[in-house]
Amino acid sequence: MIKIGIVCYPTFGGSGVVATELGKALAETGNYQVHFITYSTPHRLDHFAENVFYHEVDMFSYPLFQFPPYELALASKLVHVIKYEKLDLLHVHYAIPHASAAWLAKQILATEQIDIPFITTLHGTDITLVGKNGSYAPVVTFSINQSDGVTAVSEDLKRDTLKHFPICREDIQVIPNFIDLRRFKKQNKDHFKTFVCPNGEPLLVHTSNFRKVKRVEDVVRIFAAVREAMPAKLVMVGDGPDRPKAEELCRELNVMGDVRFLGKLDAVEEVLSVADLFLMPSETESFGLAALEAMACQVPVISSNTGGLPELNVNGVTGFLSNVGEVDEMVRNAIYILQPENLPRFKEAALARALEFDITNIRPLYERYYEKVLQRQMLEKAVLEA
Ligand code: GMT
Repeated sequence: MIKIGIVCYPTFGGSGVVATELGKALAETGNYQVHFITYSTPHRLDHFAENVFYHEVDMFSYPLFQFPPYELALASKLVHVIKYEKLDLLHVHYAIPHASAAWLAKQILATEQIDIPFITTLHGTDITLVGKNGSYAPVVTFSINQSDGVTAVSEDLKRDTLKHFPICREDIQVIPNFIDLRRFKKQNKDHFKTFVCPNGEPLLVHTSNFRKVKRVEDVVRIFAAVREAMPAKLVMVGDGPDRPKAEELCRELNVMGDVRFLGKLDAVEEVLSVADLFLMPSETESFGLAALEAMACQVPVISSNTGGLPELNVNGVTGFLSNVGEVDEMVRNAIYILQPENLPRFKEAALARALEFDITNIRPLYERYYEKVLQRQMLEKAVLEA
């Protein structure tokens, strides 16, 4: 049994979801004991599961600190868990600050002759937005270079990483995100559909953290123009800094009567089950997990053609891709998909594409990567001891 520590953000964000679902899936194989290490219980770690453990990072504050130093508390917790749970491998999701905390823990443990390899999975904004910023770039570069293995969730994210950071390694492995089709599948939620769309109107859906990068105002503009052409409803799931702007725009464009803001929702698959079209006009999106969740529920996607989205959404087949901000084109494409003679074929294609990202196809890619990193570590140890 391989004992693995998984570090992630415990919140609604995609990187935390991917990390948690991966850990649960690994534990289910019976070949892994999984230890989640983060500051609160990961949002998707909702049930007791055999071979799954959770360790909370304790934060000790002091009036001198501007902010309590989470990275140091995490590194200390990692030292503790790795040592006493005898972990074989550490897998950190989202480079900042998890990769540098892992590196620090590894150095501390090396002084006690404990060697633990760590793998960093790059998820997106840790590279494309935050990581590139001068406040963090040197540390992100260093910790990527020092990781024993690095994966990225799309080819585009790998290219971006190599382009924007002085990375001295060519071996970043692309492992795409995945979906658990047992959970994300079209369910019968007709009562919900009748409630939101009493006259059988098509339902458009957007789910996100409502950050600037998601361009939620474009979502509202697309919807307002679609609704001018045909009756339609919009459901907005999630919350974040740009929600007030989106609400304000709905009032300005006089569409609030056809829009519902649901806020953060656990069972997003219930809304997706009754949706006809998913909108993701993001500024940048390294993968677009929320779009994959929609596709698994048979919902076609109107997205921007940025980042890793073209690796997921197939133009003219599972939906359409447009340049960032090309609202008019997105509107034309949305209206085209929603025609009764087109919608069924887009829905079918969206599901077929989602099946390719089934967790049972992707989990083995991580397992093989773990084996590779562990074998390399054993070889290096043998060479040193020889
Ligand atoms: O958008 C973020 O900053 C959150 C980040 C996360 O931690 O959830 O999202 C990124 O990781 C997801 C999981 O790999 C990807 O599906 C998202 O596309 C990616 N977000 C961006 O690139 C904007």
